[in-house]
Amino acid sequence: MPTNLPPEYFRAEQAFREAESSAAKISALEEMMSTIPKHKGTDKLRAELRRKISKLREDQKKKKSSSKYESEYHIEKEGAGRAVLIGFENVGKSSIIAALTHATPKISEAPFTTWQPIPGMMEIEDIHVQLVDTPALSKEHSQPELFDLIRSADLILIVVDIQANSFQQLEDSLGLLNQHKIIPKQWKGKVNDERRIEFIPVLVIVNKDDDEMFDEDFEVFKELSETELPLVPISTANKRNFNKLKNKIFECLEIIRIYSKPPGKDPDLTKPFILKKGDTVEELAGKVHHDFIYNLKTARVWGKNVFDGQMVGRDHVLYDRDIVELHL
Ligand SMILES: Nc1nc2c(ncn2[C@@H]2O[C@H](COP(=O)(O)OP(=O)(O)OP(=O)(O)O)[C@@H](O)[C@H]2O)c(=O)[nH]1
Ligand SMILES: [Mg+2]
Repeated sequence: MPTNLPPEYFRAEQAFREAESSAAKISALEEMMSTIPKHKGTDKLRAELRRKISKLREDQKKKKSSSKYESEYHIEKEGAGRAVLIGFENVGKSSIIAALTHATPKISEAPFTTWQPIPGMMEIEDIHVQLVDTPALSKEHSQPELFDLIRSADLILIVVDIQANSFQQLEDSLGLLNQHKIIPKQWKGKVNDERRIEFIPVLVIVNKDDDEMFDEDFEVFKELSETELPLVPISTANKRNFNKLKNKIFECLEIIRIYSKPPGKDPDLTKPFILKKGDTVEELAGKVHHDFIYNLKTARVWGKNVFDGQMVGRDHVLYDRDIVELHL
């Protein structure tokens, strides 16, 4: 690997590694190409990138010709995490996606309006989280594919309607997840037999909390449900508590945003690296470039639990919004 590659190259390379769709991969590779200085030392690398791009283009063509057989439940992951909205008919899942993303699902007072999943990207400060709308849960009939999609989530958002039987809706939604061996991560350690169980964090969205009158109903719901799951009351109709919801989603995803800073330069505060809560400098180094894991000597950190610019080792735990300068 040539040593004089600019930081933008590594940024694009990270985007390449995180990209799931061929289109996103190609665009990241093209970005990498455009940042490589053109000279003899980089000939090999540029040739390799060209090869990868043309291979992906071919794959894309092949896929297009057979894509009519692909399930609508197969959705590419994008952004800092995936939150799948589930719930019974008419609770307002599609309304939430329409309010918080650019997606345009059909919304109607008729039940079972949504019949296929629809993704949208939601902005939370400087990151994007993928929200996925789904067809209503049904006790009699539910597609196994829906539960495969739910299993792919980093966070499950169970939506209930405070103006309907919200308590029962929550119980039944959890019951259906349970039947498919999906259990809230918050309950880990409390389940008798943990074999083949998928533990995924759950956040309960209590929708249609349109005004103070329904706030009282929400308080009753909270007491009745006695759940240790996090709850957030919102009204999609009256745009109530959207920020609270976004903050809760961020919290439940258990991710942190880290800004990298080249030595002697200002940090790039526009595009954070996304890590898991509890991750260390070493995990950040791996995200910036896989070679950095081996070459990393020390790091300087600005942020939580350190004084400004403190030198730390590779096992130093990072916190949300820390700024890190990696030294190789
Ligand atoms: N009063 C009130 N009505 C809402 C709110 N959010 C959604 N609705 C209404 O509830 C009805 C159902 O909304 P949808 O978003 O289609 O519900 P859904 O959960 O996607 O329904 P299905 O696709 O059938 O499962 C529509 O008439 C919405 O206008 C809200 O916050 N308050
Ligand atoms: Mg819907």
